Amino acid sequence: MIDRLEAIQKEAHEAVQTAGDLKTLEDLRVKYLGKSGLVTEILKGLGQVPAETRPQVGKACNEMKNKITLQLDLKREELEGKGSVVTPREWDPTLPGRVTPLGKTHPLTAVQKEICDIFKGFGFDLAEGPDVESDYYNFLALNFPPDHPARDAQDTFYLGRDVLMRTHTSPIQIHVMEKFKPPHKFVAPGRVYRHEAIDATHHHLFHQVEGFLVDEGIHFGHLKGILDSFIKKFFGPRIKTRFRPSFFPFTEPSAEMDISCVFCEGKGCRICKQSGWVEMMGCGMIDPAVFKNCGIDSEKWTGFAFGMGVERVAMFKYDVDDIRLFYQNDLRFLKQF
Ligand code: 2NM
Repeated sequence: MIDRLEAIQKEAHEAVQTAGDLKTLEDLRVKYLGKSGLVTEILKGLGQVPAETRPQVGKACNEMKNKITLQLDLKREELEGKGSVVTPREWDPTLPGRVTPLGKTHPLTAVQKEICDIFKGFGFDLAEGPDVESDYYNFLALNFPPDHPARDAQDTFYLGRDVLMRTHTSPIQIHVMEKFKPPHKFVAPGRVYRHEAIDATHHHLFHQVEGFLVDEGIHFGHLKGILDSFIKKFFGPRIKTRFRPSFFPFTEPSAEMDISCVFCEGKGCRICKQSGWVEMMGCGMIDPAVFKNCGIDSEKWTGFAFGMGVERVAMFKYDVDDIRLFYQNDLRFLKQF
């Protein structure tokens, strides 16, 4: 019986291989696999095969059916000219591979991380907070008086009477001081929102990294030391810092920190407008009124805080002259980083 099956299969194989057109092929299919085809007849007659050899014969029979089906299918594809099976001639291993383009980190994300990583190296922890805040956390707790111009709808995106998009990351500091007891040593990165017209140096959404440190006996010297070390790690050891008096509602005294121009090393150029210095961030000693709002005893604890714009730092680092480039997702720009 098995011999007979092998003979049929051999015969079918040769017939299929020599078939020259689809009509011949169809006739062969009917001859072997059709309703009363050779293979079908054998399968039908399995009942008469002695029980001991029936499983073996059945298995061989099915294998034969599958093989002939496959040979018929392959030949049909060949005759139809499709050739779904790759033949050596069509597959050229010397062709270059198809490269899948890889994405990469956005420059603002990279610079934000670089800033935070340097402060982490100084022992600061990371804190985050919600983009949507209440008036209390964004302004009142930070010692902004009720009539402060920053609270105007001209400058702040309000979602409701008391609900707004945070205009700085400082509310994070209030959350941290409410939740944990001092000492504190945190950096707080995040998106901030300002209701203002977009131009080369302003955007209604931008990023800040703020930091604050609260402990016993902290003074302005600690602030200057930490920020000077940060700048030397970020821009290089030759870059100098200087502090000018300024004003913020949440710090007293307040200062602006300038750094010597990275492009001309202080000689004066287009970037620093011939001054040799560039403004980098605001800072100061946390106002006792802010401590009071968070239930911290300002007789015992003192601290400093600072805040910088990530876009500003990135623009200075990479000599980018228009903040809008960071938000247009033009690959010609993004590929440079
Ligand atoms: C700045 C400049 C100066 C600041 C102050 C505080 C807080 F909550 F601790 F009082 N957070 N951030 C601060 C101080 C931020 O950004 C230009």
